[in-house]
Amino acid sequence: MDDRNLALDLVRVTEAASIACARTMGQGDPEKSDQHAVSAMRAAFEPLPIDGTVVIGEGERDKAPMLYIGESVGRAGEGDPEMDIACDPLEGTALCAHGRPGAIAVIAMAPGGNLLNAPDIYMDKIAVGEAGHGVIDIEESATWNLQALADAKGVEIADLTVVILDRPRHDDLIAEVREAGARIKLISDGDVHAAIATTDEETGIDMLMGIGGAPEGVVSAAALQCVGGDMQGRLMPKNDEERARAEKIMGPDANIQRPLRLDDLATGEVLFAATGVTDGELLSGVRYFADGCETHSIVMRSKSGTVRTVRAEHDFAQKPHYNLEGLHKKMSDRDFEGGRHGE
Ligand code: VTB
Repeated sequence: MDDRNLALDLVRVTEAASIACARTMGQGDPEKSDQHAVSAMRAAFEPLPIDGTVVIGEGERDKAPMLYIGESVGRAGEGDPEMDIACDPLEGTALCAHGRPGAIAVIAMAPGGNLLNAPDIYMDKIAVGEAGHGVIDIEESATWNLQALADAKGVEIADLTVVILDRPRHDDLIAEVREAGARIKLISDGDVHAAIATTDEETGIDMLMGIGGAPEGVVSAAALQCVGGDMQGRLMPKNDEERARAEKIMGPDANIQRPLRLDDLATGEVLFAATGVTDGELLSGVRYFADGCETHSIVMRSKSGTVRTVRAEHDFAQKPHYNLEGLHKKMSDRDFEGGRHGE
């Protein structure tokens, strides 16, 4: 199978998840938003010509009925490539549930072993676009990294915009970045969208800094790997239980808090696709019309470095499962707790 086609097949899967969950925008029910996305993404994976395994998904097998870690996805036909899948059917459930910017449906895919099987704990992250490749260092201070990026871009720190999750754990970081003089965009959720927004100058976002989810860090790294950007991370276990979980995955001898470079997070021939759920700096959200809807996605492939933005018009007459009635039917057909794929 030619992975050039696979990249475009992948975007159908993120489109399906977005179209389903964007219907729930603003309803104030993050769980419902997530269920719509997960169910639609799982169904859209079925015809994909891959023999896929979820390495980052909705959680451990006993906790997630669909897209759990270790679940097989794709049609797994003869000759279909074995692929590891890191997916987040709805990154930013609260963003979608409240109609705030930056919710996306996202998948990274690579031949087995190329995506870090990150434990579901926190990760400290720095992400930058192409201009910052090779200049960031998570072992250095925020100020040091800002200066390094400013130098690489030929600008002043004051010209840079940094995205940081608005959390008390970032009080010191925010104070330092303010002191250094950079502009800051505080976001309530959704650091994957922010990380991938650094890849496009038009978004005005130069850097993502701070602590968010480790699995989402791997998904972000896959995108940055595709465009020649850069990212580093460091796992941040909160307690012994999380430390033990991280050691189980990373190996008992590994220093689990060692700096993780881009290649440690995602390497090899990576494919990446994301579709906007709500409007954001990089991707617009889903628009619905009487007879169809429009989605906005980005598709990347590390082998060629090509970044495609895909605006797709979906015709409900030909895709009845995408209209409101079809969606409701699908959600009620699928017994979410322990359904067809729940075993
Ligand atoms: C969320 C979410 C991010 O990390 O904040 C989460 O919005 C973890 O942080 O996009 P909290 O526990 O403080 O909410 C992300 O999911 C991904 O890194």
